[in-house]
Amino acid sequence: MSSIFSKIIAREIPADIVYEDDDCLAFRDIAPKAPVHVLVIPKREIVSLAELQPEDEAVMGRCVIAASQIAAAEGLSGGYRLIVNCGDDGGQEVPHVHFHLLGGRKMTWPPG
Ligand code: D5M
Repeated sequence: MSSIFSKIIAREIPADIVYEDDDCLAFRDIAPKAPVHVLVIPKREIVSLAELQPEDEAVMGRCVIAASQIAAAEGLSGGYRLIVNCGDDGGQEVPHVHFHLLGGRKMTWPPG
């Protein structure tokens, strides 16, 4: 299923891209919930965590490592949060799996 994130990957709509490699893309969230709010996505169209297949292992790992590198580049030395919303109950709105990298403020727990 294509989503708005596929259009960002294809450069059909603009985004503030902060990182790209062969497998992953990262760009700033359009409605940031923290001073740093970056979305890290696989370029492969994967709807959600619930649809992951064994062959997605490497690309998902690559996205997590990319998030760690972006966090360092963004100066988040005090820590940060990396989360994935999955499905309706998880609060997922865009049907293309994405990691939210949130930082630059103290996070609270549990999330709402
Ligand atoms: O999070 C989906 C996230 O995607 C939400 O934080 C807004 C963000 N979003 C939606 N459209 C765009 C564009 N065009 N650029 C950047 N960020 C965008 P979810 O976990 O699915 O609720």
